[in-house]
Order: sequence, then C-alpha cells, then structure tokens
Amino acid sequence: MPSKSTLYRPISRRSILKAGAITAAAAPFALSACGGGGSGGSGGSELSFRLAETHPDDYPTTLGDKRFADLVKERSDGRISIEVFANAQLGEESSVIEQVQMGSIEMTRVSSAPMSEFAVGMGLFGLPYIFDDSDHLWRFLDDDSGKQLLGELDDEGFHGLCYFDPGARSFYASGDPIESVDDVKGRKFRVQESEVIVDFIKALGGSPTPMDYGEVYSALQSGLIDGAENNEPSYYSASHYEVAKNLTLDEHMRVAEILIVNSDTWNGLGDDDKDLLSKAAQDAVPYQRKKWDAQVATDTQKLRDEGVNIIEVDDITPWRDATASVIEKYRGDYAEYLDSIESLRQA
Ligand code: BDP
Repeated sequence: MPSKSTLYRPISRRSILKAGAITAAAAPFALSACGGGGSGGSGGSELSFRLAETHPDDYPTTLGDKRFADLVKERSDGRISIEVFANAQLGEESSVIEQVQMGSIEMTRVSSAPMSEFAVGMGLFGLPYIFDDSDHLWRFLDDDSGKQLLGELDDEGFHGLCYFDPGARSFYASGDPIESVDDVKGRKFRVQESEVIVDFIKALGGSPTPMDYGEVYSALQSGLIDGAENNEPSYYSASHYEVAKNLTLDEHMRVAEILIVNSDTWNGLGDDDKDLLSKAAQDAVPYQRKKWDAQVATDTQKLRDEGVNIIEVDDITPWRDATASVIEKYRGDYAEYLDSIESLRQA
C-alpha cells in the first residue's frame, strides 16, 4: 500500500474541531500523573486512564466506551476512573494505536482494520464476504476462536478487552452509483490502513487510497477519491452522504470494533482490577449492541430522508466471486479462523 507520506492529506473538518479540543484533553494527563499514573500498579491505589475514541459523543461505540467507564467507576467505588475522549481528540486511529502501544494513551476503542498493521490476526476481519450476517459474526466473536484471536494482541503490546458491534461496511460513491461489481473498476476508493482491504479493492479493479477517517469528507468533496466504504452510522455521522450520495448495500465486511489497553498498563494491574475491567468490558457489550442496532435503523431512515440513493444488492455471488482471490491469498495466515467461521455458518 502507498506509504503514509505519499498520501495527500487535506485538512479535515475534524482536524479543525480537534484543534480546539487539545486544551480540554491536556488536563487529565496531570490528573493521571497525580492518580498514580495509568501504568501504575493497582492493589487499592487510585488509577485514572484515558480512552481514545474516534466517533462523536452519542455514537454507539462511544456509548459502549462510556458504559464500560461507568461500570468500572461504580464497581471500584470511584477508585478507577476512565475518561473517554471522543471525536478523535487524541488523534486519528493509526496514531492512537501507536500511542497505546507506547503507553502514552492507555486505552482505545478502535477498528480492527488499522490494528491489522500492528497485529496480523486482526486482518481477518478485512477479508470480504466471510460473514453472512451479524449473528454469524457474533457466533464467531463469542466462540473460543474469537477469544483466541483477541488474545493474540497480548503478543503485540496490547491487551484486548472485548469486541463491539461494527455493523456491515458497504460502498458509497459520488458520481455514478455502484450498481454492479463492474462499477468499482477504475475508480478511487478510500480504504482503512489495512493491506487486506487494499487487496480487496484491487480485486474489484478499483484503486485503493488508504487515509485517515477524518480526511474522507474533504477527499470526497475535492474529488481526490470517488468513493469510500463504511457502515450506515459512520456514513451518516461523518456526513459523507452529503458528498457521496449513492450507497450500495453489498455489506462486504464486518470489521470488528475492539476495546484495547496498553500491555504495561494491563500487566501493572492487580488480579482483582484485571477481573473488574474485563467483566465491565464484557458487560458493556450487550448495551453497545443494542445501541448499535437502534442507530443503524435511525440512520438508515435519516439517509432516506436526506435523499440518499440506497441500492440493495440481491445477489452477492458476483461480488464474492470477484474477490475470492483475496481470501485465497491470505488463507494461510487465517486458516484456523476461516475454518471456524465456516463451521459456525449454519449454527
Ligand atoms: C468506522 C469505525 C472507525 C473507523 C472508521 C474508518 O468505527 O473506528 O475509524 O470506520 O473507516 O466504522 O476508518
């Protein structure tokens, strides 16, 4: 994939918003230091952590983060506090992941796609059309194999706390709508920073352009890219629909959302605190999933109201066939997980 430095990076609307948020974000650094630090040992001491989130305050993943933080606070009688920094205040995802790996941010909720550049296993979720629907995805995530995959993060400087619902990603385009596989050919699509997803677009004959989420709106507006792909709540909340009015529901990927913590922070916790955090994360999942489903329904209606051209895809076979080579290319890396996904298909 093109290196980051070769990418054209227009100033995003979010970068401008973020500039104003830096002062607000600085305060908890001091608090964290006074409180014994994010990486300090636990065993009854006060702890405070920062959790980075790219989405707005009322977005379902942010609500899941906040539920997690609330449960931790309540169950530790206020001893452990987690402050959620929404709206990419602490940076775009790739940079946040680096900061979490280094320990300068303790936690983040992030997409598994950019995580795949740090922990290969996460690239699994970038393979196209491997899950039939949300239930199929969750059978895998809740299965031992899903847990094992999250556990692989422990080798890479992170600890995975839980998965959140990612919905399904579909294409959207300015200019001509995508009515068939052939309509992707020769057009430029923004992708997340993930080698597997770059290969997916190439398999369809498109031209993949990796860039940060916060840059997509202006890249669509300026014509730097012809389209992008995401789930309905992101497409709506980031206003991409304003500049790319054709949405094609091919539902090519379910790129799991994950809640992760820096390894040293995690290893510095006492066993009771580890249990408390793990349990709180797990208990936030049903809430996040409920919020997710509601948001997809509301946002789909809002998109219709805004006059978005929503194209249903009745037969996914041509899409699957055109991109089967991507699964074959990576089968060796993900064989065990792909087998498990296959065995959970009809459960
Ligand atoms: C959204 C994910 C978010 C990613 C974004 C993207 O929730 O974490 O940053 O997609 O496309 O669906 O980069």
